[in-house]
Amino acid sequence: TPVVRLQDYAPPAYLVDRVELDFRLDPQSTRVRSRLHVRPNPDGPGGDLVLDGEDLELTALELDGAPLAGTAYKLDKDRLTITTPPERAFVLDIGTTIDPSANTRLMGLYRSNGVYCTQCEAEGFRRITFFPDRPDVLAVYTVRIEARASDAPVLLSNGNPVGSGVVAGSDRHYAVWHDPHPKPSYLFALVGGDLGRVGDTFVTASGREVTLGIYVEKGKEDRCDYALEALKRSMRWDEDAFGREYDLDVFNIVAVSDFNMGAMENKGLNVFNDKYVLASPETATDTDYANIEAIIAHEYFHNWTGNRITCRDWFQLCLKEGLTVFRDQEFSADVRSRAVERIGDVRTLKAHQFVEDAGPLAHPVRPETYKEINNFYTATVYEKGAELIRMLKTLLGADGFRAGMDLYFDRHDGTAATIEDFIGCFAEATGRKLDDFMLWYHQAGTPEVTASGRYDTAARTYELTLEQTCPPTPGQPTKQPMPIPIAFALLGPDGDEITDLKTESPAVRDGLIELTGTRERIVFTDLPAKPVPSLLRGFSAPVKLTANLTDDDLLFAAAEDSDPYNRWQAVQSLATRILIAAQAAIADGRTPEIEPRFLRSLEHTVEADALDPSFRAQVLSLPSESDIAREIGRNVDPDAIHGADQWLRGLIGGELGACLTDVYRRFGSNLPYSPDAAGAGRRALRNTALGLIAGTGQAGIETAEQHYRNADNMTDRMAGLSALTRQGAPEADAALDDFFERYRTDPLVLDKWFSLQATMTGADTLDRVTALMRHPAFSLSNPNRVRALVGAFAAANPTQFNRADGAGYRLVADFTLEIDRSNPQVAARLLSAFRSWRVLEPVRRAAAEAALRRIAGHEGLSRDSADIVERSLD
Ligand code: BAL
Ligand code: ZN
Repeated sequence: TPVVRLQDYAPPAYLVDRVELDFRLDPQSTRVRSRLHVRPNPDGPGGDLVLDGEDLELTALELDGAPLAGTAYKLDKDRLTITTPPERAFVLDIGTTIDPSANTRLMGLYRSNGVYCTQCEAEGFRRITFFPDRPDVLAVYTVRIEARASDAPVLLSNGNPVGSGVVAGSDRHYAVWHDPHPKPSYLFALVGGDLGRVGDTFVTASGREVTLGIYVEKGKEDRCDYALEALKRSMRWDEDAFGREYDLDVFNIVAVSDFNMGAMENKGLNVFNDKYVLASPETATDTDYANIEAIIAHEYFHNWTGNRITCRDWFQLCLKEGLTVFRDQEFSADVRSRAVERIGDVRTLKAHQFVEDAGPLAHPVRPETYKEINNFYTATVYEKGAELIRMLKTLLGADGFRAGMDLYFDRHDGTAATIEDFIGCFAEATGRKLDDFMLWYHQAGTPEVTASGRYDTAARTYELTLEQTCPPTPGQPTKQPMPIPIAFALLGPDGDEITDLKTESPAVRDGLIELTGTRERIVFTDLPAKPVPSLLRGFSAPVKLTANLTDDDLLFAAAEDSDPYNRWQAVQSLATRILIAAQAAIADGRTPEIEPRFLRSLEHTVEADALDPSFRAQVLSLPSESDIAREIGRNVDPDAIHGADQWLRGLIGGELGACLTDVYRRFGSNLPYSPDAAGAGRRALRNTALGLIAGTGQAGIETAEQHYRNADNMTDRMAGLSALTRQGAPEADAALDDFFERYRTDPLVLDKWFSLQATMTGADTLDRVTALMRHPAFSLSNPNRVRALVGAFAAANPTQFNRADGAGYRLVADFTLEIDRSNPQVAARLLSAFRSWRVLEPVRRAAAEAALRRIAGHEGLSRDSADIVERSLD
């Protein structure tokens, strides 16, 4: 497979100013006519006009109204080349025919549950018509869609509706849409189907009225309220926080059930995986609601960061994704709890991005090569990309950051930009050189920062030494030091932040240390007592911090740190120490030991009614087994880690029994369910307690069973059920059967049923998953269902996927080869579960490698999957 390189970027030879598309929808044979208004790019290299195209049947080709002679063009498997076109503006008419029903890759135009829909990012438009399918060709689109009125009464595209009617003498009708904003082809969208609609209006800050619509499968209109409210909150927030107003007369969202991604930000017509739109208290958990709010916001925010200003090429993907994730995280922090949002975001970052960064799939936030761009929609581009924006804001301050954003919007609106363009705006707006900051975009790997502090009683000084290193990653054996903003405070004996810190170090300013070199030594003077440092507050940089803190220091921070993130982190650090020691003990056949003060500290926090319940739930949620595996980093034995987890949970459940029962009792609510953050927080605390109570014996199981049965909302129902399945209790099977019967007609809820079973830890889970693959409700064509079963098994069941006999790997390998034939993008995603194979103990490592080699040698493997396995094995 050819490698695409950033250094080879060249501007397009031809520009397309306007596109007129005419679709005649038909399930098997959709006719597309495209009229391109083309002109040579004055800044381009000249030469042939090369149009991308894939799985298309070319039916007509005319230049300025005259059919092109066979010698004037060349048709290849993946492109149409017009040789030596005129050196002036011209019009190209192209006819193609496509088969939406046969499109199982779900890229381009396809059918989902009888609905025509599109997915064009990154390179799907070329599966609709021949086009320069690259993000730096921006055109104004006018789209006419025609279909049988009975099949597709709703016809949507980007922009504003400008016409509609019936086709005389036929059973067909049409709609015309015009999008005045020039856009790249990846933002094109079309939808046609018999859909229900929920509508509303939004008045922008400048008084323009926007018509909002959410389109869903008929009968599900009553599950759209939350998404619609979230959309309006997002629109207001972008005006308040970034001064960005919406810019069309309509904003539409369509929910479809078969979708490779979470959602897509097509201009004026977002297409969503219905999982991130549909919600009712009976079918969606609090987490589902929070995800819906965040993703609705994310796609909406792309209107400015992604659509109005797009990416010059796909290497710049983080330009829109990292920035937009940052924006959705800030939105969620503002409308929910900032501290809890941050803890959740960091948990996600570490669970996915840190793991990616530590393995063979590590790549820079802005990669420099790719073989398949679909494989770069990663935690690194998205989540680490967002952390870079956060650091930029920390370094520049809120005002400097806003000034840079304003300049970026002013200067680059309507263009396809680069990371250099973006960072350049911040440098110019603030006068700060940011050349060294660019290293964050170039260098892969998670920097490791060590901090050691030493108090000198006689001199009354506290010396803090910080050092950074960054491990080698594929293609990058050595790294340069990067600018790392370390938010900090020194805590006095009473827990208060010491104010008026005195130091001569130029690296320190106002609660922030800027570590720029490899090593920094900072001396704080005039301190009457030994302080406890609170470092990397709010997780101010995406680094691995190792500080020489004692258990006493961590216990102190767990009780006293005024930064809630670090208070939470202190408990996690203690738990991590305990669990790592415990798994080593278990692996050696020894009995693990507990630091009793850890339990008391946990109890103290859980009982502290002054603290937000959702924060307390986070404190009570121990590091996951994968977190512990990541921290150990080599020779990992998932069974020993699972044993340690069981042991500690059991201990907490027993030792804190009274406290947990008290929480469980007090946080029950007689109020009707509401998905707001406060209600969700109370449920989170109560259900976390329930999970621990369930591990303490038969009485605990009965509590979980009752909890399941009496639940009046999906959050509680799932909490009860997962408490039972986690214990592998005999009662779990009856509850699973009951759950299936209750929700058998509700696909999104059935996904939960599949996932829960895929993540059970018993030795019979493999057989269970194998059987579920043959269940009538299982489907290869629905990505959500595949991810719910196989994705959950591979990514969220560390002991059973990593079975020592290799059977877990074989199951996932076999399945992946099967789905690779129909949907390579989904297959490649599943394969990324193998990315940590090298850190496993030797027996599992060998078994995982064998599975990967078998996949690599498979004939006809897709480019998507080949790219992942080849890099994994490299
Ligand atoms: N652009 C792909 C989906 C998303 O990140 O919004
Ligand atoms: Zn995005």
